[in-house]
This record gives sequence, structure tokens and C-alpha cells, in this order.
Amino acid sequence: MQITEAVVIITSPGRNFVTLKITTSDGVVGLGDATVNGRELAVASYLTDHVVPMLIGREADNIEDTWQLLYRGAYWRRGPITMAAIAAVDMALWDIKAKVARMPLFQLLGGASRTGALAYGHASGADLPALFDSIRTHLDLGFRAIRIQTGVPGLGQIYGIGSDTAAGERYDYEPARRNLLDGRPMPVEEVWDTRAYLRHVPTVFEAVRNEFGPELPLLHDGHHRMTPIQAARLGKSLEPYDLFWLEDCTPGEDQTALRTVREHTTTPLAIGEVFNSVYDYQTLFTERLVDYVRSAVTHTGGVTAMKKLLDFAAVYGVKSGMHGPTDVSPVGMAAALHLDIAIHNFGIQEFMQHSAATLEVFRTSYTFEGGLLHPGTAPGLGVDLDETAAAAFEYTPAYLPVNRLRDGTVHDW
Ligand code: GCO
Ligand code: MG
Repeated sequence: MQITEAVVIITSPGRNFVTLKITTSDGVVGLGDATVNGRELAVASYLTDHVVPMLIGREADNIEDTWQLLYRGAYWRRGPITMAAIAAVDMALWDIKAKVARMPLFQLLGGASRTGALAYGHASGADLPALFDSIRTHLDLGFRAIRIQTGVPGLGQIYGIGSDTAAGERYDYEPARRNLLDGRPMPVEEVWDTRAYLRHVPTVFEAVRNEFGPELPLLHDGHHRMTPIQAARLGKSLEPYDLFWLEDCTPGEDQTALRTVREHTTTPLAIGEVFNSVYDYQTLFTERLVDYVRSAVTHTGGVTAMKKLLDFAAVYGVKSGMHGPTDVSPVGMAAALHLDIAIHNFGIQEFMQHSAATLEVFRTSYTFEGGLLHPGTAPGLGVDLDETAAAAFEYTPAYLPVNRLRDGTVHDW
């Protein structure tokens, strides 16, 4: 069974997605997600110009060999663009293999280890009343674990906060924005003040615990903004509120930063959504500096690489907490869910929920019931792409915001 065709499909049902569709000589179709938020066309070109020509005529069954060919064979390896491109090929080939076997992918990964994957949703609000409303909405939707992000007094729009439209209709938080400056697509700029944030966040968690009680698992994302000693202070000040995790408290490329954080706090730590290689975790695992792995299947080389990474994590008692924002497409989300069901060291799955328009283009078979996600039992990944629907949504440039301190200095966003 050879690969006879591989095409890149870009669609923008409210936000941009890049999907690789591979077809075999037997007519089996596999899908892979290659979306890198704000840099979509770079991955599309990497695939179309450099990967697709190598795929045609290759044996579709040889997934490991294809992975190694694309990784080692490129010479210039790693990085988000390369690894997202490899991930798309890898996911599509696993999709094909599982379809041929007439099994949902999790069966090929060892079968089910659980009946469903605990999901966490994103509650947010500019102030406490809005945050409480959002938490209640998530509880009504069935979420049993909730991430909390709020506005900070004195700052305007910041990371992670949804807002109301002029018509008063609620929209959920979406990180990439469509913004034009003199007709050119341009990131919006936000203003940041870490000291104001550090003063405010513990008061928010105290209020949430007082209102919703001690049981509900609560998570928080620091989004790379703190120095090690600031992150240590935040982790310590949040200890009374028993967080499920504190995510990305420091910029991820500095692995030893977490030594300082770890020395000072027992708040569990999660990191890795911007990582793209198992090597990004080497110090973190071997020195036991983290508790949860945040990588996305899409950004870390696919199912093959993610399975190895999670097995490495298991050796150190580290659990999964795979990235599941709206910028991971339903195809990438499905790949995560098959791993969530199969692996032993599952922790939690982020579930930010795609828009109705996205779900018209990507027909999914995963379910969310009683707070648990399940990938479904359709053969393969269980996601179909409606190409006619996809074609109706043209690529529209959108970027993640840029963060600046009050004096104008660019800061991590
Ligand atoms: C998360 C993430 C996202 C990222 C987004 C960037 O924890 O879900 O931090 O919100 O900001 O994926 O594209
Ligand atoms: Mg995050």
C-alpha cells in the first residue's frame, strides 16, 4: 500500500487550520494536523515544497521509518515548523493504518486503559463576577476540572480572558486575532505588569475556593511571564488553594529555571506546550522538576514521538496533560484523545472546544460526557474533513498578541 497523493488543505472557519491529507494506492485516506498558530503558511510550504515530493511512492505502513527519514533526513531538525510537518505525516499514517485494521487508533496503541479522559475547560472573566459566571457555565457543561484566568486591575486585555461582544453575546477566548494596521496584518499589543499580576492572582483563587469549595480541581496558566523567583513566589502563595497545576510559570526554553521554583513550592508544575522535542524535557524529567507534560501531538512530531515522550515521562512518574487549545485542529485533538485513552500515565486533557463552524468542516466522532472525553470507536482517528465546507473558508492572517511592559519593553506573551 503506497502513498499516491498528499495534499495540504488550508481552511479558516473562524481561525486558520493546516491539514495534510494522504491517500494510498488502496484508496485509504488519512488526515494529519499541521497547524502552528500565526505561522500557518510556513508549515504548509514545508509540507508542500519539501515533504510531499518525498512521500509519493513510499510504503504507507512504514510509519517509524518515515518519521526517521523526515527527522534525520532533513539534517536541520527540530523546531515547531519541522515537527508540525512531521506530526501531520505521522498522524495521517496512523489514521490510515488504523482504518485498514478497522480499529480506532487507541487499539493499536495498546487498547483502552480507562473509560474516558478527564478534561479541563477554560473559565475566564475580566473580573470576579464574570469569572464566577464562566465557572458556572463550565460546570453546567459537565466540566469536572477548570482552568481559571482573570483580568488584573490596572491592565487591559491580557492573555486568556474571553469577553463579551457589543451585542452582549458571549464569545470564548481565542488567542489569535485578525488585526489590520494600514491594511497589513499585524499582532495586537497588550500591556503587562508581573508585580500587579502576582498581587492579584492569590486573591482570585481565594475567592474561587470560598465560592466553589475545596473539591473542584483548579488550574492556572502563567503563560511564560515570570522570572524563576517570581514563579516560586506565586507557586508558594497559591499552595493554600490546592491547584491541580500551575502551567508555564517561566519561559520554557530555560529548563533549569524550574529548579528554583521547585525548591520553594509544592504547587504541581506543568510545562511544554511550546516544546517540540523529547530533548526539551531531559533535565525536567531526570531532575524531577515537573509533574505534567503539556506538549501537543501536533507540535511534537505526531503520535509516534508523543508516545515515546510519554513513556519517558512515565519512568519519572510524570503524567500527561496534553495541549488542547482551539489552535490544535480536531484532527490533532483526536490524536491526543487516542493516546489519552491508551497510555497508563494519563493526567488530564485540555479541552478548549472548537467553534460550530470548525466542527462543520471537521466532522468528529469524539464525545464529551460527564466531564470525560472519549475518541469514539470509528476506525482510525475518527475525524473526516468536509472539503467543500473547508473551501468556503479562505485563509485569513491572524496573529498571537505581542506583550509589552509598561515602559514599552517586549515581554513574553
Ligand atoms: C493553553 C495555551 C494556549 C496558547 C495558544 C497559542 O494553555 O491552552 O497557553 O492558550 O496561548 O495555544 O497558540
Ligand atoms: Mg498554556
